[in-house]
Amino acid sequence: MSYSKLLYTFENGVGLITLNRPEALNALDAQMRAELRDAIGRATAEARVLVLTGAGRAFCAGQDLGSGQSLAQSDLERLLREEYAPLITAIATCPLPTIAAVNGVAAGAGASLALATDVVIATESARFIQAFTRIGLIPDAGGTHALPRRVGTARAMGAMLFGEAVSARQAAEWGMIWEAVPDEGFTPHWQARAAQLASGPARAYRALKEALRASPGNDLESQMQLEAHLQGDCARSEDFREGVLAFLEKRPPDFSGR
Ligand code: T3D
Repeated sequence: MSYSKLLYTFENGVGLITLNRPEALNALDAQMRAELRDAIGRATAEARVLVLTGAGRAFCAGQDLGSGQSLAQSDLERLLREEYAPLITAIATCPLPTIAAVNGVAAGAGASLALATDVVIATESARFIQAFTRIGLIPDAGGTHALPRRVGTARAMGAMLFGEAVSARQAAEWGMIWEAVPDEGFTPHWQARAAQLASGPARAYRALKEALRASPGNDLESQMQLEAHLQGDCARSEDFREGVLAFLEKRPPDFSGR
């Protein structure tokens, strides 16, 4: 598939998707959603880390409110079931480490998109807006699942009811995101984070993501059984042998991902 609403590059193990409708603050239309799913599939097949970011001054302003058939007349239930749900699931269940490099405002489904990734790194001037109630909707695209799990019900409820912008710094203090970093140096910063994950122990990353995903639904005993199973697999990996050898030889490890 060729892309008209996003850019995709693959370099040094990093699959980078840049939402590319800066004139509409990278709002999500049907074409962009289709391209995103395709690009996520490509990155999953060839990369060791997936990064999502936005072109221009925004990360993503959520659902496109201005294109095509009037949203008020469209079947939003179908849109969510058939387009948003598979997209969010593809990100949330991606076996690779995923990063949202939030370069500017993330509103509505744009915030949900960021919160579906593993690590959200935002520039200090970025804002997260649960914009949905402003237009008479409830938060969607997985937002009511992700946000309370990250910040607790009280903060999720306040952010969603009031629909106020949460600054990147506040988001980091709440634990909504991993870090807020100064605008100057933002790009090299997330690039370094991505490079670190791209050269890391991919098999262990996959297993730790599986363990963390299962955690909320497991009691302690079941979780420890899962850990034992996954750790057994990691212990048979080349990366584990290399990690221990590198430690003993006092050098940085050279992980192959196997
Ligand atoms: O409906 C369903 O069930 C499907 C799923 C829905 C999930 C959702 O995402 S619902 C929420 C949709 N998103 C929003 O409500 C956010 C709308 N945008 C804003 O509130 C503001 O644009 C921002 C707070 C994000 C940024 O404000 P500001 O002042 O920095 O920028 P701006 O001037 O409002 O926007 C700049 C341009 O982007 C402007 O176009 P123009 O006038 O320069 O030609 C604006 O219309 C356009 N834009 C911004 N957001 C969207 C958009 N165009 C289409 N869709 C948008 N969501």
